[in-house]
Amino acid sequence: HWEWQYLDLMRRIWEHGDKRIDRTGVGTRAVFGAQIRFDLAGGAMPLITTKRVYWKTAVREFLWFLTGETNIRPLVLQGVKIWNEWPHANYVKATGEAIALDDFVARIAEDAAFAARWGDLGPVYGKQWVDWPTYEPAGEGLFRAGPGINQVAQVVHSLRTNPGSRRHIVEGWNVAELDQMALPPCHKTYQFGVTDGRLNCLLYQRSCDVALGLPFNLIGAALFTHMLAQQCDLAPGELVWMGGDTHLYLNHADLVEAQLARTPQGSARLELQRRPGSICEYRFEDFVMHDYAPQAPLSAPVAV
Ligand code: DHF
Ligand code: TMP
Repeated sequence: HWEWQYLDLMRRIWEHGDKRIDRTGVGTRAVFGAQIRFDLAGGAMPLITTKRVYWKTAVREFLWFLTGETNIRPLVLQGVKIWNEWPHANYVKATGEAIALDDFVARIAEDAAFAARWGDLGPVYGKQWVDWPTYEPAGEGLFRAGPGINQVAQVVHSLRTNPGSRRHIVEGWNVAELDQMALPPCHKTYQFGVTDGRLNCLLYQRSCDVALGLPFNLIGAALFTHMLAQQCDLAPGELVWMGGDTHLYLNHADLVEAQLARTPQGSARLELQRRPGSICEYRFEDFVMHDYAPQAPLSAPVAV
């Protein structure tokens, strides 16, 4: 079962990883450099079965990226909570107001002006993917904003017209704008490649929270590949995930112990129920998951 790669990675980090204090102060065990491979043929999905993973949340997050949106409000209004901690932390730090996370999120939902001011993550994934900023000369040594670059639309075009290219890349790491982002991109580079009519994806993730982030990141890369394959009349090929700093937070011990005692079972398959006219026209209802029967949920605190 492919999921042994995930569990083996988890065990290796837990038993042999270097212990260190990270940015969040929580502390991690980490290895530097890791890989997981997964065959996407037939709509297969790398969904973790040894705990329940909210794949619908990952779909909503992915569609949110494709809209170019960087404000958490549309996610909040759909009940998606995974990005709430960072605007909340920013708000508390900036105002000194000790508002509880739930109250902050309720205000984001109720008050559009408040959300516009405090709900934005900065120019993160969505912005860079579909509206990477450009500059053009405006005379006298001045520059003005040029039209944004839609990397996703460009990759659709290059896959259709020049499948053999080695340049099918979607990049999140905009060096000039990192300081404006709530978090610099973790899943920073997606490279696609076509072999024998099959679309392969390589995701390079610079920093990886194996317990909480990685299950979602695998789903995101798989969704991206299945959607691109559909749009470009290719069969889904292989997903190659590569991690840089690949870690487990020390306060995830209970989850790790419980998950490592479980055995993977079954394999999920994605059905795209409709072929939209373009990559940006998918709707949540288009995604149907078959044969996902996970074991009981395991929760753990997210390090902010
Ligand atoms: N920071 C850290 N420290 N780890 C992350 O994985 C992470 N991921 C981010 C932003 N910052 C991060 C965005 N993605 C969860 C999953 C993915 C995610 C953020 C959070 C998470 O908390 N998952 C829980 C709850 C899921 C839910 O409420 O829907 C889980 O059990 O999977
Ligand atoms: P860092 O910016 O100091 O590397 O912290 C980011 C943390 O968030 C790190 O634990 C990795 C984790 N993360 C993921 O694993 N996947 C994600 O998609 C995101 C956004 C973050």
